[in-house]
Amino acid sequence: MRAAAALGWLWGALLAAGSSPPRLRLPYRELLGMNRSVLFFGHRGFLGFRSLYLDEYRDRLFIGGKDVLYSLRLDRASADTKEIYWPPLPGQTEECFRKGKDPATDCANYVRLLQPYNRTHLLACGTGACHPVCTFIYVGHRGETQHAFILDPGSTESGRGRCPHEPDRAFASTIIGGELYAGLTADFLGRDPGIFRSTGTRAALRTEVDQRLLNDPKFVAAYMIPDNDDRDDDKAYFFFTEKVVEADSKEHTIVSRVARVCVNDAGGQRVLVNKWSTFNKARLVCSVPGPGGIDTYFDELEDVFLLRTKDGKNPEIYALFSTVSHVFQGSAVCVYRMADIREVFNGPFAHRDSPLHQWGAYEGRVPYPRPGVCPSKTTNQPRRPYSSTKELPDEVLHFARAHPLMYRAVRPRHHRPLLVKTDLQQRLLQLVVDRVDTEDGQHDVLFLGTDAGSVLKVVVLQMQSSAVTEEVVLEELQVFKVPVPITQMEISVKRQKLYVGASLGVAQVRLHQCKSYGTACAECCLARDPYCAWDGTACTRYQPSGKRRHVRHTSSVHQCLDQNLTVDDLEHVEEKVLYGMEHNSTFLECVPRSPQASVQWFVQRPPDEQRDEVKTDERVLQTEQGLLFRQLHRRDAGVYYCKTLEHGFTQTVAKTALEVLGGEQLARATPRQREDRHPPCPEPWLAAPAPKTWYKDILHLASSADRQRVEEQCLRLWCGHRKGKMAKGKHALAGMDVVKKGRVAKPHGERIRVPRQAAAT
Ligand SMILES: *[C@@H]1O[C@H](CO)[C@@H](O)[C@H](O)[C@H]1NC(C)=O
Ligand SMILES: *[C@@H]1O[C@H](CO)[C@@H](O)[C@H](O)[C@H]1NC(C)=O
Ligand SMILES: *[C@@H]1O[C@H](CO)[C@@H](O)[C@H](O)[C@H]1NC(C)=O
Ligand SMILES: CC(=O)N[C@H]1CO[C@H](CO)[C@@H](O)[C@@H]1O
Repeated sequence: MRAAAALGWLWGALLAAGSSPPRLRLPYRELLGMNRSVLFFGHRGFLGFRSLYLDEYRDRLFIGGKDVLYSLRLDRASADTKEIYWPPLPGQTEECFRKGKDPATDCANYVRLLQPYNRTHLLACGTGACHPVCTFIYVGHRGETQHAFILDPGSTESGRGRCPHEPDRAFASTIIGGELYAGLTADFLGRDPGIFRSTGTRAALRTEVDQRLLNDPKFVAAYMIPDNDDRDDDKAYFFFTEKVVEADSKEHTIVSRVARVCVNDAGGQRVLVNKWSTFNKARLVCSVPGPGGIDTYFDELEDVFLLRTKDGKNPEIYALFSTVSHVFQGSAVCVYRMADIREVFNGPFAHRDSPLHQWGAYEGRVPYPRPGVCPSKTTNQPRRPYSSTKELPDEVLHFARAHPLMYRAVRPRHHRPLLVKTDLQQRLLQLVVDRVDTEDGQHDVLFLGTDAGSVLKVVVLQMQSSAVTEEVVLEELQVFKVPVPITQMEISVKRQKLYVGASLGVAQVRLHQCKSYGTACAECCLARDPYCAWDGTACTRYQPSGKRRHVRHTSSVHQCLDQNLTVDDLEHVEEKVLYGMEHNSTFLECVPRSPQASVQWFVQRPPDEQRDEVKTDERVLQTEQGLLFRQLHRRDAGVYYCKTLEHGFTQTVAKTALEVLGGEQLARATPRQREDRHPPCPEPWLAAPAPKTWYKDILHLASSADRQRVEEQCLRLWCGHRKGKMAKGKHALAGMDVVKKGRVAKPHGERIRVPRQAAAT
């Protein structure tokens, strides 16, 4: 409803800004053809992909699928692939059938968790046909020449509380110091949600079953983020959505949350035994401020990406959200700073006297030590040290149990999204961010995985005032042939690759392929891809100075933005000649490479050499494909320039000399004669944009009195490529009404001309 209220405004203000299509759409085949993408579907053609671990040190990509684990070489995807077959335990598949689960989708061992455990082992957990199991996989030490990939059947144990029962239920986990922290629903019926700690030497810990703590949560991500250099202050953060029921309605809504627990939490002694005693949660807000204080909220958290910086305590948190509203579909990316998150957790607790009351800030006395604070040297007050949560006073534990929620919400950087997309057909599900060095500083490149098997590459440019951003959708990469949801993405900055997983398989995609932007400096510049720059001869990967010498990069993102570069490099523009007949319709084609560009037409009419902008009216229409003359006048003759304008850049992309022929004597020849004398020519002219009748008209070109010339003209214009006779015009005669020139011949030099007098009479 909130979304609906602000909808009008949102469409007006944001849609326009966010509606730019990608500059480059790369279809599936093209990605494969140019080696931009390499795919892996497993050894049986269907992977049932569920988990992925990118191991840069071992140069390995570990993949978990349906009843299977793979280890792939990162550098050469096809070489030295290792496989482990890992089906459910004996009897579990049958048990799964008996429980009434779908044999086709549920009763297999989907590997949901695959993470490094210690120096030699990975921890792997699977659904085990609705009977979760975990095991250790031996992968050897780093740097060993022979790569080991061995499942130790002796290490297999129950995965309950560590891995979901279902192949697709939301789940998030992280391993900290040999212990697994997992947010999931831990029972068969889906009624036991919790944050669990297990697998180490300490007693297992979990959240109490209490809707105040977690209400139908959907876990998205889990990370350990240190507070300071005191390891005892380390905290595990969970990102998820959950349901809330407002006091004044029975309806529930979805909100996004960040929760945290202390890594050194050991539970309480009498209260909260084997339960988290440091659990707190806060709302994560991602909204677009609107007029009159009506904000549009993006409440459904889809993915979280931690952009690690040199300061390990303060990664930047990128979160991808969507709206749950039925009235419109949209996604947004918000960025959160750890300082803001910590401030909310250090702020007031939320409190209400009963579920019928509104939430307010708790204003009473908060017991010491403050709930949520980890017992550590850093946080202890002098003479009142606590070495473990087991020593916490009952009063503290009771308070913690009653006040899991913080009063304030965490707001994003600049209090607004970094990116809002309301115009997409697809839903955005996954997010990876790369901070790229360019000549003019750093730019964030976002890779967004969709539910349609594609990845959008978006650069977000900060304008002078840092709160204002402009985004450019650089590329849309159709990674999978069919529209499957992308379920996981990882980035290797070292290798400049993206790893993209969907149920079918996993793709390794290069972050950039600068060459694909074109061969001209302007095209490279216009692409505004921060990975690329013009090195003097080609569009190549930009290397920050120092790493690469002797090459002066002349263009980069802001340079391109700040200048009005006019590229009138006619050497690169093919010239076409188009013959139009007076009073007939004709069409000048011009489709810009980038759909983001706007098109302008100019005409240069002899004898005055002035180039004027083409005036459009009912007779002369500008369409997406080009310029349409509904009825051609003699005065329309001239040289037409199609110019594209994009972010201050203009570029001539097409140049067409339009000749207008008088109709009178062209009508003399009869259709009969034409057909007799000229067997139809093959394709090229059929593909011409003008209507088919146009080809008949051109037959009238010369007077029938001079049959020899008619013949010659036709051969030249249509069928030049068939006979070697017209060697001079050969390359130029592929089309019937369109004569291509440019690179090979000088403009105007040897254009095929219809004798002036034929046209003029
Ligand atoms: C793609 O890679 C294959 C194998 O490495 C190679 O044979 C082929 O020439 C490459 N194609 C392109 C367009 O680079
Ligand atoms: C890693 O963990 C496994 C499983 O607990 C154990 O067998 C192995 O010895 C450990 N390796 C190291 C190097 O600690
Ligand atoms: C670029 O062109 C636009 C529109 O013609 C103009 O407003 C702007 O001042 C120009 N910028 C520069 C740097 O010349
Ligand atoms: C396609 C088209 O409109 N063709 C017309 C061109 O002009 C001649 C004579 O003016 C007409 O007969 C054609 O029909």
